[in-house]
Amino acid sequence: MEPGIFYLRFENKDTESTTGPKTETPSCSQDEGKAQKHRGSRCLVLMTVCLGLICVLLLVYIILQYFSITAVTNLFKSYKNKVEEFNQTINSLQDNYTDLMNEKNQLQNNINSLTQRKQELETRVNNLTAEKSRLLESFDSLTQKKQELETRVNNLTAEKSQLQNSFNSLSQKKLELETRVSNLTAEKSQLQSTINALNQKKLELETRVNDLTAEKSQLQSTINALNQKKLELETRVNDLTAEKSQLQSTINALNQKILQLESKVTSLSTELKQAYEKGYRWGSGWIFLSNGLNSWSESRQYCRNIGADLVIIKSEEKQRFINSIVPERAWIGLNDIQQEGTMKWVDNSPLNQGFWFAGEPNDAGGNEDCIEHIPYPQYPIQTWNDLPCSEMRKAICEK
Ligand code: MMA
Ligand code: CA
Repeated sequence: MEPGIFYLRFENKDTESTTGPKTETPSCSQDEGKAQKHRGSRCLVLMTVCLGLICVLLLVYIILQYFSITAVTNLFKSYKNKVEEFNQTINSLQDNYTDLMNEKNQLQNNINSLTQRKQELETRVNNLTAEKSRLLESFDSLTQKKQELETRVNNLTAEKSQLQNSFNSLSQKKLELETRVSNLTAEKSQLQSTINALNQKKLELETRVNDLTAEKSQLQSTINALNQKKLELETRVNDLTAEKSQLQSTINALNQKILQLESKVTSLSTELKQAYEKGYRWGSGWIFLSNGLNSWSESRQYCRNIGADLVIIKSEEKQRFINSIVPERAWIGLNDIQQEGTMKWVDNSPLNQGFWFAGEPNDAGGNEDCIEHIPYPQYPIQTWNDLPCSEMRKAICEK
C-alpha cells in the first residue's frame, strides 16, 4: 500500500489541508472500437473485466483510504495541536518582536545620542589636543622659567642667609630701638602735651588771624575809601590851588582896596573926630548929624563906618533932645521895609511909641518905607514922616 501526497499550508491561525490520490488508468477510444468491430465484444468483455477489476481495486483503495484517513485525521489532530502551539509560539514571538522593535528604537535613539556625544567628544578632543599643544608650549616655557626660578631660589637662598645675618643684627638693633622707642614714647607724650598746648595756641592765633584778617579787610576798605578821599582831596587841592590863585588875585585886589579903605578910614576918622567935636553927649553916648546927603541905607552905613548907627528914639525926652539939636530933615533908625505898616528900629526892636507928624505915616505913592525927622518950630515933638528910602538926607547917628 502507498499513501497519497498531502499538502499543508499555514496562514496565521488558519489551517487548510488537501488530500487526494494519484493513480494511472489505461487509455481507450470509441474510434478504435468502430474500426475493430470484430474485436468489439472481446474488448467489451475485457473492459468489463477491467472495470470489475478496477472496482475491486477501488474498493481496496477506499478501505485503505479509510484507514489512511483515520490515521491522517489523528495526524491532523496532532498537527492541529502542533499548529496551535506554533501559533502561541508565533504570538509570543510576535510580542517579543514588538518588544525587540521598541528596544531597537531605544537603542537607535541611544546610538543617535551617542553619535552626537561622540561628535562633541571629538570636538572636545580636538580642542584638548590644541590646548595640549599650547600647554606643552607653556610647559616648555614653564620648564625654562622653573630653571630660572631655581637659579633665583639659589640666589635667594644665599640672600636669605645674608638676610638672616642681617635679621640677627637687626634683632639686636630692634632691642636697642625698642629701648629707644620707650624713651621716645615718653618724649612723645611730653611732645604731645606740648603739641596740644601749641594747638590751643594755634587755635587762638587762628582766631586772632581771622580777627586781624577781618580788621585788615576793614582797613583795606578804609584805605580804599581814603584813597578815594585822597583822590577827591587831590582834586579838591587842585581846585583850591586854582581857587587860591583866584583868591590871591582877590587878596591882592582887596589889599589894594584895604589901602583905599585905610585911606577912607583915615578920612572917616578925621570926619568922626570932627563929628565928635560937633556931636552931643546923650547919657554915656554921643548923638551927631552927618555932613553929606545920602539914601537911608547909605546913611546907616555912614553911621556904622564910624562905629555908630542911626538913632533909636524911645522916649519923649530923647525926642525933644533930637529936635533941639537937629534943625534940618535927616534919617532916623526906623523903617517898615520888611513888612508894610510894621515899623522896626535898626536893633530889630518894634515901635512902641511914635512921634508922628499929623497924618503920618501915609505911605504916599505906596513907596514910603523909611522914616525922617522934619523939624517944625511949632511942633517940637511930632516930627516923624515916612518917605521913599532913596531920598537924599543927612543921618542922625548915635554911638
Ligand atoms: C509932604 C507930605 C508928606 C510927604 C512929603 C513928600 C512935605 O510933606 O505929603 O506926607 O511924605 O510931602 O515929600
Ligand atoms: Ca509921608
